[in-house]
Amino acid sequence: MTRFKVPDMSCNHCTAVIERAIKAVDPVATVECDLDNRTVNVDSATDKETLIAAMQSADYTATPY
Ligand SMILES: [Cu+2]
Repeated sequence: MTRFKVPDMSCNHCTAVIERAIKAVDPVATVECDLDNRTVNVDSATDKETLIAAMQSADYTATPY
């Protein structure tokens, strides 16, 4: 499980876009977006740099914490 802070995630549209971006690199990933805390938990075998790049390509800056 990798946790990211995604400050620009502000609504359900954002969470859907982020989820889609992650699933594009790992279709079997489990993605949990917490809108209140603006965090995303990802359960995936994909390395976190790839996950960050996927979110970045969808215009969301993600920082592991
Ligand atoms: Cu949004």
